[in-house]
Amino acid sequence: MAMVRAGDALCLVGNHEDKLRRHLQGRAVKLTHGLAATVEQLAREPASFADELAAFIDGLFHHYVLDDGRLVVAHAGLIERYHGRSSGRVRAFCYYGETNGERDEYGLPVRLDWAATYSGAARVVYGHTPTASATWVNRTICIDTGCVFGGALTALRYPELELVAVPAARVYYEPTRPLARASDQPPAAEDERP
Ligand SMILES: [Mn+2]
Repeated sequence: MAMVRAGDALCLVGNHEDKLRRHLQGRAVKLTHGLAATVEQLAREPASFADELAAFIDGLFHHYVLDDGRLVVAHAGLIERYHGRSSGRVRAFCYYGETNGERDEYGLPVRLDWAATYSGAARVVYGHTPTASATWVNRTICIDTGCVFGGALTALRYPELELVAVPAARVYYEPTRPLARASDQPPAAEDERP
């Protein structure tokens, strides 16, 4: 919040922020996937901080189109026809990616691999789905390397396209589903490396 205010950072809203915002607005949301810990931490702060946080999340965009359209950033990624658009459908894609309404053996939503068929001109940088290593697929890259689950925090330097990763200091939250192994990644021949 301080970095955004100082003009040093851009921040996007993702599914967890959206859920926290709904909780702060007094709506009934399940305190799962770590939200209970956040709510507990917020209870130790002055009430004005929760209001400040709710207003901050309310002011965040669901995706950015940067560098004259060459770079798109969204929490769960974004298909090309939604770039620069705004609607309930676009917002839902930014928060959750593409799902088919089914659940996997861990009870988590089945996520469809939109990146596998992406053919847009813009590079799309996203997170949401923790992966063992950040890998380019059709000009898209997921940089969520599961820091919260004891993986690593990964950044993509732009426009250099250099990846920088810092190992997690600890496991902050036990994963519901094991992190995808490197062998689950698409074959290297299909990658588009910078
Ligand atoms: Mn997410």
